[in-house]
Amino acid sequence: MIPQPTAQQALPDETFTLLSDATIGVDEQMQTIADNLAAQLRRSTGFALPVQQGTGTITLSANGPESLGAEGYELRADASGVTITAATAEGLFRGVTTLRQLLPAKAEAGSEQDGPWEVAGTTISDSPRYGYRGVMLDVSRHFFTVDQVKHFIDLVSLYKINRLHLHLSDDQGWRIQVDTWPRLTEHGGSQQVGGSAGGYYTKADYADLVQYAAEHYITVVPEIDTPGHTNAALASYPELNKGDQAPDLYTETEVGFSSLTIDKDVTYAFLDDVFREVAEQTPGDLLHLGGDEAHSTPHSEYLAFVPKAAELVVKYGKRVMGWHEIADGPLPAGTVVQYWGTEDPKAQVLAQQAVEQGATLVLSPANRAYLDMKYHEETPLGLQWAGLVSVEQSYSWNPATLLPNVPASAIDGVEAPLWTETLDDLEKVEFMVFPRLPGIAELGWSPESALDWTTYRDRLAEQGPRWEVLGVNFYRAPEIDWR
Ligand code: IFG
Repeated sequence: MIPQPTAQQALPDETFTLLSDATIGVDEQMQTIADNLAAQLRRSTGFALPVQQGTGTITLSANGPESLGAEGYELRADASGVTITAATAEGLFRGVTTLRQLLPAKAEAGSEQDGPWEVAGTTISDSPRYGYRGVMLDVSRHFFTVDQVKHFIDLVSLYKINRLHLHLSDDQGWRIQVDTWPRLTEHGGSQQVGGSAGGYYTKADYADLVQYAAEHYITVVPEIDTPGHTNAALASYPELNKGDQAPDLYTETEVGFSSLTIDKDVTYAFLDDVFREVAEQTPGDLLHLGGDEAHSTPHSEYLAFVPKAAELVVKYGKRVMGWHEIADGPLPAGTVVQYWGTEDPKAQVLAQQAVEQGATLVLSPANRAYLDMKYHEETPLGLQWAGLVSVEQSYSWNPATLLPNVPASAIDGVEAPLWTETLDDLEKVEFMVFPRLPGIAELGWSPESALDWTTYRDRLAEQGPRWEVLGVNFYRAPEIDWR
């Protein structure tokens, strides 16, 4: 089981066996969760699995005590059946996610399999350590279609991830429709790294993704990276540039060469429109304004820019999220600063500055959580500027103690970014994401006492058959004894 639950007791003499006459009982308002579970199990077992109000062989209830919290649940599996109780739909969904892992891997199959369908007797009481358990998909360097992102959501939700940070703009591509600035996608979204055709999300596409994520109890965090990483926008509108000259589209992979024009009013009219349109389509309360690697923005101008950009995010009712560089200046209340440092003291000081002014942190240490880092020298994909990140390296850290002089209470959670300079299809994405993402998800969910590499690596090995059934192209890291 990954993430390890808060508390689990085996019932050694009990086994639940799903039989063809099984039913699924559910509270009225939780029908969708029951229907989705039924659909998946009907596919793999061939059983009818009718969904009914109230109790069943499997009973799903969201009338549990408030004490279970927003995402908590209790689960009992014994010879008589399975009961999952939560206080919210989200908690019930997290419990059902656990039940999927208690069932044999073949329960994930897309076609009918032979039984038996057994669950070892157990009682579980579970709730997350952190409220922010994220993954980031860079859809700018290489564009991924709505269906590809939905597939990505299916996989990451298996590990109770609850935030999907979409890196929607960068030098190589602008990926979200902005009605008031149409050339951002028409021109700025037309290519990608390597010069092949890019793509972008229409508002209907983005709404589809937000809805699909919500059905998996995942909140989308959109990022419009500023003031650096803006070549796609600058190439689309000459007036955004210092000399009113638009640069060419860029399809290489350097960073730090672009900057919005800090002292032009049009820059803020542009951001006002962009942040308004993105905020309107985003039910989540965070809007990420980037802030990283603004190497071509004079630092004094950068310090003047961030508060003005942040003010526009707040104007449209969102809390600011940004990479840790934004903490060099003042931040609005409620800001979440995303730490992407390694061990460099400068980044750690910025994180401390963020917390000193009341911001909270999401931890994405590049030498631990960057899923585009190579596993080892010979890994054919990915980068290695932050170091080589083995499965163990990615798991063996503690979010509460990573940063010096930062209280554990300032940590909102963790996020694993996947930058896609070298990744242009789902197979490559899966190869870098699995098997490291489940470990980051565990650091975000499980109690500190559960974090132990020697036992985790055995639990991770048990995920292998599940990924085989799901057709996940995971890297069979030699450090794991795959089943
Ligand atoms: N740093 C850049 C990313 C990406 C990454 C690749 C951040 C915040 C290196 N910024 O990480 O755009 O290029 O590992």
